[in-house]
Amino acid sequence: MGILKLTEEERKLLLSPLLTKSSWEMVENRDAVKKTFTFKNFNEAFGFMTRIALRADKVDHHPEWFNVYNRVEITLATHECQGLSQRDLDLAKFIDNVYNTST
Ligand code: HBI
Repeated sequence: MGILKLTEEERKLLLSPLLTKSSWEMVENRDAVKKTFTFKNFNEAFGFMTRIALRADKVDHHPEWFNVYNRVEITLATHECQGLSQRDLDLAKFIDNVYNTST
């Protein structure tokens, strides 16, 4: 069995805090979350991306992201279940942690 989409109950319990306390937002017309991160410069932004890239590689779960200079926009979803899974919540928490300990 593959990766399962979050249930309604998991969404209330685990996804809601991310949306209300950490400014991740639902993507329109898609079961995915996104957040924009800003940095002092490109070096800081790319350092942040590098830390996430190493984690993504390790857990085989990859963000959709876009970077220009000091801005990194990240979208998380699980392609395998075509929506949000626990893996997205885990990576979102890791990303927030990296950001909060590096800025
Ligand atoms: N990354 N976000 C995301 N979602 C996936 O379903 C996913 C992934 N990275 C790798 C991956 N799946 C692989 O398991 C397969 O595509 C083979």
